[in-house]
Amino acid sequence: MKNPGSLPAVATAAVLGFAAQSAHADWALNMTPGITAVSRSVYGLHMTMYYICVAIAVFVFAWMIYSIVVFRKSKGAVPDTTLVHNTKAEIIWTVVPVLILIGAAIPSTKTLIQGEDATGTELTIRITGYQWKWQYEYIDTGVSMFSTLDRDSNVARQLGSGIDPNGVPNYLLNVDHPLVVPAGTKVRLLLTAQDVIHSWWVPALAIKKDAIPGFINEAWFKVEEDKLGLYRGQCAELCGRDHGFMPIVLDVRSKADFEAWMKAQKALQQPAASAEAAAVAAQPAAG
Ligand SMILES: [Cu+2]
Repeated sequence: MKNPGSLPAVATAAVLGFAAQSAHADWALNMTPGITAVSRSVYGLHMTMYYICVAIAVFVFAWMIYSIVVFRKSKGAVPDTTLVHNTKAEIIWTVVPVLILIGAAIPSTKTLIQGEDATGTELTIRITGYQWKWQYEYIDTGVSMFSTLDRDSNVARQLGSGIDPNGVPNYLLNVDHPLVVPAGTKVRLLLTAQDVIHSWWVPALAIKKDAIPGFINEAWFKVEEDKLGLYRGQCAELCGRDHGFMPIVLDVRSKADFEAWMKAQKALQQPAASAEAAAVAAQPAAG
């Protein structure tokens, strides 16, 4: 389990009898705090709302159960059929929820603004959804690639393949070419689609954005420097027959590793352009 597990998640897991010990999956029931400042804000917001809901539930149910038990007919309670209006009670049950909603709206708005502020980005990647794969284009570098379901998952998913999916590592959650990104860099995503609506969803980034043909949606993230590694996601919009077979893998690398990878990709994808650039660089300056 990557996250230590917050109190409600642990409590819920304990209540339901799920211990986080499954061999196949991380049975954590709560959201992940993620790997960016925004994802942690989203997680914090989620927990704040959760505690507000718990407090309201405890208060309402306690009052309800108390009233049912204490004012029951067998104890001689007589219903008051004359009470139809109580100004004081109505003011209280209007003002209190309004205050709760305002209290919730302030942090929500802050997080929303934080998540939409795609200014000052250092790298832009265009993501295009296809039935059923993703294309990643690193703008102004000439580097691009298609990311499709990995071969092991693809073979195992075929009808009558005879392969036990439980034996396939990261079954249906692995791809041939992950999206490689640098940590500590503000990355802008431009999302669109070629055929139908898809949705690019990576929980660790707290990003779930629709990729719509003819439109460009924007998102951004800045992964914290110490959160290198692989993170997984999926298409979150029912986009056709193989909707379940277009996962997302994010490969977060250090800036130096990313630069080296980018250089290698450039050499691989545009050998002519790279050779030309090398030749130009090798020439002595004219004049
Ligand atoms: Cu899709």
